[in-house]
Amino acid sequence: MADEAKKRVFSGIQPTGKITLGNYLGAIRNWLPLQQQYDCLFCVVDLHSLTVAQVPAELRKNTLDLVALYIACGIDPAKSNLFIQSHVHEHTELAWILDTVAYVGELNRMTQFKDKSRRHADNINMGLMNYPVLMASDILLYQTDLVPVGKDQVQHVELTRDLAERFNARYSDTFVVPQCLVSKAGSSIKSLQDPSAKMSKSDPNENAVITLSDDADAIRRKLRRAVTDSDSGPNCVRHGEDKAAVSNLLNIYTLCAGVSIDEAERKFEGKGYGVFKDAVADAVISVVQPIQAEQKRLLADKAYLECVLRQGAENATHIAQKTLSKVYRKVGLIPKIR
Ligand code: AQP
Repeated sequence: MADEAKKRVFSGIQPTGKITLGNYLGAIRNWLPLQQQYDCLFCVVDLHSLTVAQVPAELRKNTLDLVALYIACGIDPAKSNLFIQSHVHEHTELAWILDTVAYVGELNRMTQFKDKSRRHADNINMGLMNYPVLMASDILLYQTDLVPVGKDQVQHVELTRDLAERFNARYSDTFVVPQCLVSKAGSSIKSLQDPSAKMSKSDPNENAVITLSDDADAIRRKLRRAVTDSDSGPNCVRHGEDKAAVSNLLNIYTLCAGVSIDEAERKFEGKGYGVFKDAVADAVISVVQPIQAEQKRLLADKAYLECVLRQGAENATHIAQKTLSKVYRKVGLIPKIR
């Protein structure tokens, strides 16, 4: 599967809960076309999930659900490597080496660390602070060229670049310095209840989030309850800086219905928020329902999923071992005697 001439792509999602429409529109959906052109690795980053408290049985379920979801959304295991992070132990080994070039000060400044420390004040563990180093390891282990992510993860990819450059400068050229790939549309889907916050799996307000496992009724209900902006009138459905909530719904609508913002604004000219929200719901449901049906079918076929995961981990390990032994050599560790 790996083709030396092709550039490499790596990305992942944490199985921290039900995958949101934000994760889909900001990440998974943008991965699909990359499979034609690049050597892709898509990972379920289960070790990252442990940075906030998890119920072990739920984590196991969420992990397998996410594997099936990747495939149901269109990740093709015949074209891309699909694997679970903890199945390739080199991720944590490289993270340790990268820890020795990462500075406490820069990790302390990460927005996600500050945000999650506030939200999980009773569990500010070292893993939470170290999260970006493990993420850098995920990326650098595969000599990744491109990292497709939503806007919220750009800062972590920038830190990854800094760590790669610092390591290369200290120990000579070792890592490819990756580029961040942020799609114009969908890179920042907002909460339905607070358009200044991102839509997030761990949002305790379930009305704020559409998940890919919501049924049609739940999707419609949540969208009907979504906050809008204070103005009404014939042109109330429009995109604009002063219209954060409606702009977010318009983004969701255009991405799910496959139309441009201009087309959508024209379509809803003279219509009120009620008609608009119902149309957004229809568009979202038409995207989500076939994914749900396919995910259900895949989850019933455990043998197939295991085969995908075995192969994915094997392919990933092959690349990971090469990078890690190079790194160990560069930093001065003696290779294991075989
Ligand atoms: N609201 C969003 N809009 C666009 N993209 C998003 N992503 C997440 N939320 C949005 C992108 O999804 C990918 C996977 O994210 P993750 O699971 O690794 O962690 P996250 O960014 O912290 O996502 P969540 O949903 O907010 O998870 P929790 O609540 O567990 O922290 C990334 O590419 C991310 O940019």
